Order: sequence, then C-alpha cells, then structure tokens
Amino acid sequence: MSYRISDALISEENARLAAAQDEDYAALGRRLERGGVDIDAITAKTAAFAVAVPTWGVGTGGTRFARFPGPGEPRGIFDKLEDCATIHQLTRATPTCSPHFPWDKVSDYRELAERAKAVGVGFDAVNSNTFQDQPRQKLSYKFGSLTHSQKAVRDQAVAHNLECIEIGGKLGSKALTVWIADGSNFPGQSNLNRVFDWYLDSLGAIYSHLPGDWRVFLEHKLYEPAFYSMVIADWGSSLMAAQALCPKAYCLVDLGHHAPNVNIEQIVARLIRAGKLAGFHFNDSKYGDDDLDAGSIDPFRLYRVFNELVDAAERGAAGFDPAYMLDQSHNVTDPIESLIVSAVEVQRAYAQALLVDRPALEAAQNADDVMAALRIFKAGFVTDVSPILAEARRRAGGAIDPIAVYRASNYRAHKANERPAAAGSSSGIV
Ligand code: RM4
Ligand code: MN
Ligand code: MN
Repeated sequence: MSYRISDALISEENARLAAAQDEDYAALGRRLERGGVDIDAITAKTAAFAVAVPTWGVGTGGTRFARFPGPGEPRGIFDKLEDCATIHQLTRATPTCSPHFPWDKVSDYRELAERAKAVGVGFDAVNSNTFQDQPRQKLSYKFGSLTHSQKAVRDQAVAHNLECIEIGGKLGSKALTVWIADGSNFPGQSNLNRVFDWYLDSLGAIYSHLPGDWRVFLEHKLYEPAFYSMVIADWGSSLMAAQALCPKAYCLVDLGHHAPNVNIEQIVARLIRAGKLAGFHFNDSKYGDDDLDAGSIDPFRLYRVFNELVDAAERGAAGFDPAYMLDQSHNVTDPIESLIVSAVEVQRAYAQALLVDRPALEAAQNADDVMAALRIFKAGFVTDVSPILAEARRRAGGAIDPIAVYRASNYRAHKANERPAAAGSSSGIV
C-alpha cells in the first residue's frame, strides 16, 4: 500500500491554525465590506477556480547541463498520479492533471483511468510530443515534425497526434495541446512560408479526426529549440492557424513563450476578442522560457493577465472558456512544493483580480483620471487575499497551510522508501 497523507493530519494541522485563520478572515471581511465587497462571494468564486497540474512537472526538471533528481521521484505515470493527487488533496485547486505522450504511455489506459479516479484526479488536455525522437521511432524529428520537408515525417507526426487523441478519449480528456519545436537555426535553412503551409496541412489532418466535443490548443513559442525562426513563433501565427482551421482550434498562451517585456495581457485581451483564447500554461520567467514557479518573479504580470480574464468573464465575452494549466520545470525545489505554491499563486491572482471595482475603473478611464484608474486597478494586487485562499481550501477539506501539512507528513521520505531511485541521471527538460 503506498503512502497517502491522511485527512486526519490535515484536520489536526487545521485545528492548530483555526483561531488565527478565523481572526484574519474576519478582519479582511470587515475591510472588504467597507468597499461593498462580500468576502464569502469572493471565497466561493476562488474555491471554484481550478488549475491543472502537468504530469511532467512532478519529477525534477533540469537544464541543458544537468539534472539533479531528488529522493522519491515518480518512476512513471502511476507515481505521478499519486503526487498530483496529493497536491490536490492539500490545495483543492488542482483536480486534474495534463498528461504528456509518449512520456506517460502505458499498456492499459482503462487501468490508468481507474487509478486516476481512485486517487482522485481527472485528466485535462493531452499534450503530444514530436520534439524528441523516441526509441525505435522510424523517422527522426531532428529537422522538424509536423512541418518537416518530407511528407513521411509529417505523416508520422500527425499519426502520433491522432494516437494522443485516442488515448485522451480513454482518459476523459477533451483537448489536445500541440506544441512543436519545428523551426530553423539559420537563415535559409527553411522556407518561412512553406513551413507554415505544412503546419496548416498537418493540423488540418489532425483537426479532421478531432471528436465533436474536443478542442485543439495551438501553443506558440518565440524561440528554443530553434534559435533563428520557430514555425509558430507568436500569437499572430497561432491565431492565423486557428482561424484557418476553425472553429475548434484555439491559441494557448504559455507565459514563458514571448519576447521579454512583451505585453502578454494585451495578447490575452486580443485572443479573447477573437474568441480564440484556448487557455494558459502558467509559469514565470526572468529571461526566456525559464519555467519558474508561477508568481515567483512577476506576480503583478500574472495579476494583469487575470484582470483581463475577470473582465472577460464579468462582461460575458462570447466563447470565453479558457483552460488553466501549469507548465513548469522544478530544478532545485521539491516539485510537489513548487506546484502547491504555484497553484495557490494562480488562485491568488484570480482572487485579487476579482476585487477590482470595474464600474469605478471604467468611470475613471472615461474621466481620463489616470491616477485614479491606476489605483483602482492595483487595489486588488495590494490586498493580501491569503485568508480568502486559506478559507477556500479549508471549506473544501484542504489545508489552511498546505506546505506545513506536506512537510509534517514526511510524504517525500515515505516516497523515497517506496520508490527506489532509478540509476543514472540525464540532462534535459524532464
Ligand atoms: C515546451 C512547451 C510545452 C511543453 C514542453 C515540455 O517548451 O512549453 O508546452 O509541453 O515544453
Ligand atoms: Mn507550455
Ligand atoms: Mn515552454
């Protein structure tokens, strides 16, 4: 029997923190009430907000130079499910995980679906992987996959995506996320126009096999691994493709996939306007696709993104139904702790954005009162909503302080015993 944190431990730890939590929640409630905001309404909305955990995020990541695995690493998807379930048990914010194939490949998907159900997690979007060659793979993706110059390679990449849809169907997923590493490292290496045609062709083939209630999420990325030109480098290319493929194709925004200083919230606003926002891969970064923990570097940016999301939800923007996922690489922290904290930070940005007084903001905008607008806009960000987040967790049976419970449980030490380390270490993203 593998170790699971007991609900009794959560209750015990919650009892220890209950008096302080009650006091903080009541104080914040009184403060918000002065501005006409009902704290319980915000707590209920926050509790309903969920973000999916990436299955590849529960293992220690790495860089091009090295990977330093920690104790009790998951050895496969069944172990990963347990870790994902633990994150949800404590945060009550991550009811689903987003699997990656072939990394999470198994021989029996019914068994996988049953195990997921038994531990209490569902499946979000399925991610295909044509950015690496797999053992015994017939044709190489070294020079591209869905946009390779050879049709046979493109067909192989399409077939892999179709397999992902088939697997996802067995797991209860409703979306396929396609991120390709295709691009060129040198000018002249490929025809910038032709590769886009091939992308549309390949995606069209995938799209024609998409079940009626599925969506396909196109993920763009500015650079890496191609350093001169990525085929789907930006939201413009992504939107052109999504509009050409229509109507179940949407554009996914990974926060780390843009040029430095780019106004991501404006991209989000435009995609919402086009009815083409698929959702997010949340993470944070200082320089590039750093895949750091959400909210760890620039929480204000995350807040600004959520401001657009809350704005869209409150005005009932047509076709607005984003999927929220984390996509991070945990190289120096315990991945479970990073994912717990990141899920909480995403929820925090949401709760804070809910506090913006939108009618007052609009009035200040219309009156050209710039300073008033800025202050109203930032009011949510400068509010410490921690008591709301803790209350949302407590009411749902989670932990007031999830990291404290996780550490008190010695979960990692238990797993180190149960999961003997695999020999050797490799570099790379996972
Ligand atoms: C990529 C991209 C994809 C993710 C892989 C692991 O940079 O963000 O979403 O699946 O990394
Ligand atoms: Mn991503
Ligand atoms: Mn990435």
